Amino acid sequence: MLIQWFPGHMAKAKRLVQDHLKLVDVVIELVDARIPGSSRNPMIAEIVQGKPRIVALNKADLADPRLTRQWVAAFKQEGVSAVAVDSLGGKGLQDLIAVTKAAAGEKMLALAAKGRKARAVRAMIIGIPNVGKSSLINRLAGTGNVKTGDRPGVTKGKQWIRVGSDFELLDTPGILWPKFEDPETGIKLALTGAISDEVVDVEELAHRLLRQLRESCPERLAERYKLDDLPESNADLLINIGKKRGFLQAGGVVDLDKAARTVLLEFRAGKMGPLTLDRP
Ligand SMILES: Nc1nc2c(ncn2[C@@H]2O[C@H](COP(=O)(O)OP(=O)(O)O)[C@@H](O)[C@H]2O)c(=O)[nH]1
Ligand SMILES: [Mg+2]
Repeated sequence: MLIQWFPGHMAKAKRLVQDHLKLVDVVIELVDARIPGSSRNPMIAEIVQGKPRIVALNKADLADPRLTRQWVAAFKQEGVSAVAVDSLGGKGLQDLIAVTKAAAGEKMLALAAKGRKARAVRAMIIGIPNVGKSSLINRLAGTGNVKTGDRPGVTKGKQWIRVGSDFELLDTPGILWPKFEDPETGIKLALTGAISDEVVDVEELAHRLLRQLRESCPERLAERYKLDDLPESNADLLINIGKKRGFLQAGGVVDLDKAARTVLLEFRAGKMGPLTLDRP
C-alpha cells in the first residue's frame, strides 16, 4: 500500500506556519504518542528555524506508558524538551505550560536586559492533521482561562488565548503535513487515523493492524472479539471477527469492509488497550 501527499500541501503549510512564527516565542510541536517518530514532520527544524521548540506527545492515554517515557527521554537527548499529555483527560497540561515557559526563558531575559517590560510568554501549536491540536487549544482555553480579543498592532484578526497570568497561546494552530519516503510511516499514520480511510485500502490496513495486535496483545485481541483461537492468516482472522459481530451480507457472506472499519475504529478508540507503534 502506497500513500503519498502532494508537495504543494507541504509548501503551503510551511508558509502558513512561518507567517505565525513571527508572533511567538515558543513552538509546541504536537505529535501522537502512539507514533512519536512517524507523526513528526522531518522538516520541522527547518520550518521552525531556530525558535525554541518543545514536543508534546498527545494522546498519551492511548499509548504504552513505558514507551512514552522512553520517547520523552529520547527527545531530551536530542536536546528537545518533551512532555506527555492527554488533551481529552487534561493530563500533563500544567507540565506543558511550565516547560513552554522555561523554553522561552532566555528570550524573556533578553527582553528584560533591553529594559523591556515583562510580558506573557507567547506560544503556538503545530502538528499534522488529527493529532489533537484543536483539542489541546480548547482544553487550555477551558476553565479559568480567558480568551483575549484581537491585539491591535500585533496582527489583525489573530486571537490569543490567555492561560493564567503569563502565558498566551495563539488560537490558530499550524498545520503541517506529514512527509514520508518510508511506506511504513504512511501505514502507521493511517492506522492512527491521521490519514483518512477514504484514501487507503481499509481491508489491507486492517490486516496490518491485526498482524500488529497478534504480536503485541494476542489475548486482548481474542478476548475483544470472543475468538477461541486466532487463525493463521489475517484474512481468516478478519472473516472470523466479521462473523462474531454478525456483519453478514445476503447469502451469509461476511461484510469485510465493515469488519475492517470496525477493527480500525476500535483500535483508534483505545479498545485494544494502550499501544505504541513506534520505538524510540
Ligand atoms: N484519546 C485521546 N483522543 C484525543 C486526544 N486529543 C485529541 N483526541 C481526539 O483526536 C481527534 C482529533 O482531534 P483534533 O483536536 O480535532 O485534532 P487536530 O486536527 O489536530 O485539530 C478527535 O477525535 C479528538 O477527540 C487525546 O489526548 N486523547
Ligand atoms: Mg483542528
